[in-house]
Amino acid sequence: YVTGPHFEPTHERAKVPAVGPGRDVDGFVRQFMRELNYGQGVSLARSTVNDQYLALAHTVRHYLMQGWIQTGKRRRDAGDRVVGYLSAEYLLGRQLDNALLASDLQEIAREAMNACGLDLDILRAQEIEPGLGNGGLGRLAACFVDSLATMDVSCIGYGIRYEYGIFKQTFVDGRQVEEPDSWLALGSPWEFPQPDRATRIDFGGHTETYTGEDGRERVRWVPSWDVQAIPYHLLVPGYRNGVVNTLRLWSARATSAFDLQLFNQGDYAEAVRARTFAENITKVLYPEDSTPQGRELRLQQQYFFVAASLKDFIRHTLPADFDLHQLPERITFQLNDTHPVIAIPELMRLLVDEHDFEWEQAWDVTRRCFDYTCHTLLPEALEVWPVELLGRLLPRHLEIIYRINEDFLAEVREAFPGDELRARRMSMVQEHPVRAVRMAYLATVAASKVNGVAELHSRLLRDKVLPDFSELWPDKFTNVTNGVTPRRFVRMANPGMSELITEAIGEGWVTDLERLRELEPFADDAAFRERFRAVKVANKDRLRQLLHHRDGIELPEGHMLDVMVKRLHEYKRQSLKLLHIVSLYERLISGEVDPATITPRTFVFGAKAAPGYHMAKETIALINAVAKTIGEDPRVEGRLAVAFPANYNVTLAETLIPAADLSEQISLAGKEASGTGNMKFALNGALTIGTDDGANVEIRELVGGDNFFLFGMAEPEVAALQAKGYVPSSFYQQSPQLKRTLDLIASGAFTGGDRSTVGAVLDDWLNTDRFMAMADFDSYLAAQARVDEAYADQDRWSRSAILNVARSGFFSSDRSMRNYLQRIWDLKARS
Ligand code: B1H
Repeated sequence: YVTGPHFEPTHERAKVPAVGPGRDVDGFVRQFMRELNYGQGVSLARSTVNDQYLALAHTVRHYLMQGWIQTGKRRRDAGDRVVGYLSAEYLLGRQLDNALLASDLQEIAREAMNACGLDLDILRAQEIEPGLGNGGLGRLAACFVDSLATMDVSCIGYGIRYEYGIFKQTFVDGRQVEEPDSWLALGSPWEFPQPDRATRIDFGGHTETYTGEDGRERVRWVPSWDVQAIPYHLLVPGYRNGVVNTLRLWSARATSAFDLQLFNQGDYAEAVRARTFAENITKVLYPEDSTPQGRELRLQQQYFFVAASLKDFIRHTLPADFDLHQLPERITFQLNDTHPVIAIPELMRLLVDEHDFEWEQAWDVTRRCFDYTCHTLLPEALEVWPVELLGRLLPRHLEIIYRINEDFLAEVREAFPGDELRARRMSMVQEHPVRAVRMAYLATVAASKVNGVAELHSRLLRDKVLPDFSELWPDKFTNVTNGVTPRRFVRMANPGMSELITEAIGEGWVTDLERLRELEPFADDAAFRERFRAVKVANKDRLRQLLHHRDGIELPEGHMLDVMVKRLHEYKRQSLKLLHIVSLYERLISGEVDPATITPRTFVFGAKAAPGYHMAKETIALINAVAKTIGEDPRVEGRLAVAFPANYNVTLAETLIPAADLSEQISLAGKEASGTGNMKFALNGALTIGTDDGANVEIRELVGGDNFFLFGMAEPEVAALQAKGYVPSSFYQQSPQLKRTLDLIASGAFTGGDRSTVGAVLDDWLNTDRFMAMADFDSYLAAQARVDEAYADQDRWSRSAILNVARSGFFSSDRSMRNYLQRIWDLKARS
């Protein structure tokens, strides 16, 4: 396609970019009416809420366009080095609010909608969030691109435009049922499709050798099928700085050649079927968090988006005559976990097969172009691709991986002569249970830098997951602790607290979050504490209204709000939380405790289970069963309640987190790589009850042990218990409270007297308990008792809550991005 300075306009108007609409209510209303009348094609009187929302979104988008055009031009002119963030997931959340905040149009938009007789809040609620991610990993990518735009760093976020994002969760009789997330159904006003910039992506076939013109032996890939990759771009506005970066998401479409061939053979129906086959590639997000399934379609997705991204960057973002030997000076690709790691052999293939590079030269360039972030410690989460599958789908890439591995193992043997066991351990190709490529090893070998996502995680990654590699290349490993964007998760989600903070310390904190430190003295100011509490109460009211309308849930008033929201996974231990709730209930109904004497608490859960994860789904059913029983039992006297709104997502998080008093971060130590919800809660003035895991460790260090409820085994104790042989039933024997709790569940008290449905869960707790909930139970209950005690002194609690906010500035994703710039992206430019 043709772009750039080929056009020489004569009309004066065409020489400058279009001017955005006027930045006042009148300008806004005018643009809005134009969008409604000419864009949606309706009069205001005849318009639906969806028409109005789309017109509003388009209006706001107009205000961003000048910034986007100028940012692009400035970056091209300067020949900036670009961060190419490669991520299979971006869990963006709603766009309208964020765009209004970034462009400082919130007040104007509100007034403009009022002037049209409309309510901005109703239109906002019409937006369906793009759920193009599973959980923390996808949300992290969204926070990172927000920070890079706010810091004016050149970044293109590459990813997949799934037609269906993370499924919509509903409950039927308390059990999870998944429904497709048709987020595009009512229109998608935030994206710009660019079908004319489509690029072809090949698959299958075989390779053959031939002799090039220079007499060299060469390889060529003869693919057997292909699809088109259509880019859609989305705007990533920086916070009030006029910068707008780009997300480039790829959508699959059948190539006409593919169809035509079949059509010529007269098989029209087959031609159409083929189209569906190709378009399946970006049909749906795999709803697996932490445990990738080795499905062929998933590998197709991965290759599809990285191949499109590399090609697009080289062909269309770089100048036409660019010498690819200099590629590392123009781009640095960040691999968000192993999902995009097939980009490594793809770049090798482009350089060697298509651009005539010598292997060594190509390898040198490739290594300098990639860095790798690992997000896990669970062995089952480390992606491997069977050789059989790779060879069938990407035969040339498999050859390249073999060659990279061969060269690498030669290096290992040279560094550790005679240590054949080590070489075998470090091979990128595992032999058992099937011959398969270990993507994390490939990434580690190729990347300039490898990082974990919290201090503890990075240490365990070095010492336990990749010890051989860190011994070989100690300097390759580094840490960047995760962060979250303060724009969305504080300024936007918690306007009440934001106003209070700004009043106290000015507004600089939104882009310089460490300045929250200046709040510390206010923790000792009784009037400030009072107002801080009032904000919390108001946030709880807001949540109460939302849950009433969204889920028909009636949250009690005046309760402590104890929240556990995250994907459902055994290692995160929602079941431990559940056991705590049941133990409280058991003590009430057994008469041991008088309801009038306990802290009134509402427990809120939000969690999706991967559709094929049986144990996770059983846990959801049990939580719902317990919620129902407790809710209906008059003996509780309304002192305890359990709420489990379905379909926890970014939008719900934005109302839920600011209302929370207590944040549950109770994974088994050594299992949660970082967590990012933990940071969002602390920044919104919730206190954490948590284990020494992931970024909890750093949160506790920063906010102080007095303002954090620590419990449970630390990672070395977990390892020791594992080594000695863990027998969960011994804890059942030893702990009377645990015994009473489990016995109550076993009695069928929550399942209408039916003991069989809880059998499987109980059996697992007593006989397997992979994540040692039984071992940490007593310690958890003791910590919860300390929570009650602390909460009883509201002044002390508020002080701690304010200190949590004041001392959590470190957890801004702006700081994470600065760390990447210094420790990862810059360093490499110099080497
Ligand atoms: C995290 C994943 C993940 N780690 C596989 N790994 C996936 C793995 O679709 N898949 O196959 C999807 C996601 N996600 C999370 O990343 C960690 O569990 C969190 O602890 C961490 O905070 C987050 C961001 O680093």
